Amino acid sequence: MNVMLIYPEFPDTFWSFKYALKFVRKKASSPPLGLLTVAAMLPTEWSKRLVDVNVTKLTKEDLAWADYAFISGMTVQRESARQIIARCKEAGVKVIAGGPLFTIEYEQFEEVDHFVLNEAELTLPAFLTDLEQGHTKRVYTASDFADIKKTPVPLWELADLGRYVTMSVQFSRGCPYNCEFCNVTALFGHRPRTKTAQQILAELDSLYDLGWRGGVFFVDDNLIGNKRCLKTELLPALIEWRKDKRGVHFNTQVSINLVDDEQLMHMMVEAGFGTVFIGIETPDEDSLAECSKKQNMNRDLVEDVKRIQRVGLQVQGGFIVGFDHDAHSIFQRQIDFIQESGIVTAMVGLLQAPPGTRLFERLKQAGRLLEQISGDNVDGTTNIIPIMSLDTLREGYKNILRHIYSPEPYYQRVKTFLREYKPPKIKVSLDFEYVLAFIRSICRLGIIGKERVHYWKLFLWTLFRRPKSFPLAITLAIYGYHFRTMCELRVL
Ligand code: B12
Repeated sequence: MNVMLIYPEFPDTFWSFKYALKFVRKKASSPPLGLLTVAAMLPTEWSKRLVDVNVTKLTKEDLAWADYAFISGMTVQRESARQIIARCKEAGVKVIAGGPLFTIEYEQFEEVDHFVLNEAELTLPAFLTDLEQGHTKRVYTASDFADIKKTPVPLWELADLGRYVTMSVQFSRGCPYNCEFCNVTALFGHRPRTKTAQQILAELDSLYDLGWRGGVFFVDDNLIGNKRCLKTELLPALIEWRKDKRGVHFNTQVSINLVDDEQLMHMMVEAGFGTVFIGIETPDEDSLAECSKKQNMNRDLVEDVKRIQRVGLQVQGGFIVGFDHDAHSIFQRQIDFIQESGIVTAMVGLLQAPPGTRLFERLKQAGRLLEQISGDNVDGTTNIIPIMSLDTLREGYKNILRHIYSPEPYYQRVKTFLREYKPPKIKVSLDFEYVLAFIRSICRLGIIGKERVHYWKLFLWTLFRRPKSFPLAITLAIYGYHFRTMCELRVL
């Protein structure tokens, strides 16, 4: 049996990092972990190949070789997924689809032969058994959640690692919180389910053995969802593992209450974590209450961010406008918050209601839903009818993006961040590609770019005042170029 695992193309989005990837000559941020995990669950005697359309083309020869195409994807990849499915059908290849896009809206894909939905740990074995016995169903679903202690090591060897900026691993699934707009609990449940530390070390060993010496993203919905397990099992194991390793460092997603546990923050830094993404959402207490973001309430959020930065963790933040309680002042308040906190990578989105969320149900009841969502919460579109007029919301939103990514405030924010930040000690192997990226940044941002004055000011300031953070400052300058270009072309 010849199986082609296919990952559809992403449009340019905030997280595609398309315009930054060019500096390091990479094609995509990370390989499709879901498909590589599924690959490891398929019979060993099957031949498997991966085509991630973000890094390589899907050719006629690929399709001629394949008996089955296993396709994954997020909502944002809908259009590319449709095209790929059509090509597979034309070539007579049977299509099996799974992952978030199909789990949420499989009815919309008539051409797909079999849907193996939800977590593959639960649904794939039944499909494989039926296939062997020659009586497959069209749809396989599960209503409970998988024990990921049994999830195998993903087959990274199928991916061309050199084309990606970072690798990813997953320690836990699920989140203990209940934010109204988030579909994580619908997809993965409330109780964080964890792998064992040994499983993660086996995954990291496998990546290290394949020669990987760069960043690894822990894609957990909330890494600190089960603090006890993290502090007593995973982090001590990672601290030990990294002692004789070079170049590997981590980033992840957490909730703001990380700041309440000083010991945990220090352990994370010691274990090699450098960046955490946090859903800040809004500085408005009423809006936080509205969306049940209790963990963010009654806090000095700016000070919390700074405390995390001081320990040695860069904070990336998610922000939302369009809550029912948002007044017209919210746009300026968001700008002020982002600037003061020094959150350089600030993902600001319009509130959207993904199917499966409590928000979706509430707005459906109230007759406040529009057409289906694009799947990209940073493209200036929404499927909700807001309380303030849609035009006011869109204009205010664009104004935030225009401001926070225009060169002066953006570079100012980098400095605000670096003033607080304590850079951790990482054993880095000097990568020639990164030296080239540095030279390209000088040409693209320091000579041609409209940000050149700010680029050189930051360059000199960091060199003399924060020399240890110099590589980070250049990386952030390159990110800024991506955010600005992406917003100008896609949103503004
Ligand atoms: C890592 C990640 C990313 C990475 C993507 C890296 C990559 N190449 O895939 C980055 C940071 C780039 C990213 C970006 C975005 N992401 Co994202 N991301 C995630 C995250 C945190 C983990 C995904 C992952 O690797 N999981 C681990 C693997 C093992 O799980 P899995 O992929 O779900 O696969 C399992 C099953 O789904 C199933 N399965 C998956 N595929 C297939 C295929 C077949 C054939 C079968 C049988 C089974 C199967 O089996 C697997 C094992 O159980 C998820 C949240 C989550 N918990 O999944 C959000 C998530 C997937 N992202 C989401 C979104 C919205 C985005 C963005 C649009 C955000 C934005 N505004 O920019 C962007 C768009 C992508 C882009 N590049 O522009 C949403 C998707 C919702 C949806 N319905 O599509 C999620 C669910 C988060 C959320 N709460 O909303 N993301």
